[in-house]
Amino acid sequence: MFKLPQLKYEYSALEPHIDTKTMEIHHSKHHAGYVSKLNEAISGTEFEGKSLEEILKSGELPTAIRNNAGGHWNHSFFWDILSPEKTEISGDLAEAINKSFVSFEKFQEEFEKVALGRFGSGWAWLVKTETGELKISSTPNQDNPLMANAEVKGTPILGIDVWEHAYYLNYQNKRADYAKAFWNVVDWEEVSKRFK
Ligand code: MN3
Repeated sequence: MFKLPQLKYEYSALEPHIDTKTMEIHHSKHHAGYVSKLNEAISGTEFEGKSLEEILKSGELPTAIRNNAGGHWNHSFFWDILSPEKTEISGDLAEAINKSFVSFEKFQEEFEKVALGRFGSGWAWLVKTETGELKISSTPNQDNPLMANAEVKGTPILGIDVWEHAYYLNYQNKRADYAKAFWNVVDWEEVSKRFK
């Protein structure tokens, strides 16, 4: 059985960039919903007892499993790469980003552009591909770069949820403002760990 992970900070900790109410509903209702629907969907199937990553990587998935396994993985990942502490990008990751995107500012611009360009619900990602390259990509719904059908496949090291439920209470239709505010709460130490 999959379980809703606890956050390592309070719902209010990411204020004013991500508001308390959004965090509370996002974690305790949306994420919890993916977890319980995932448990329901895998019950009595070949997927029961497999790890979340095994499920995601196992090719064509029944819709309910794809959406809810993706939802559970994506949100667990998202909470982990956020932090109330201000962190700075540094070391090998900073170097790799400069190499791939010219500068950190250019990388941020490109990442925001992809986040804004996702029509409807989905995610924007920074992905480390199997050949070790850094790429920015976007997936619809609760898909992610671990899935066999992803356009850019690899290990996500940074991601932003651009479903309206992630920002609408505070930012309404202004996804661009939410994407800009996101940079204030990224945990670069976590992102670096994932890059390594
Ligand atoms: Mn969400």
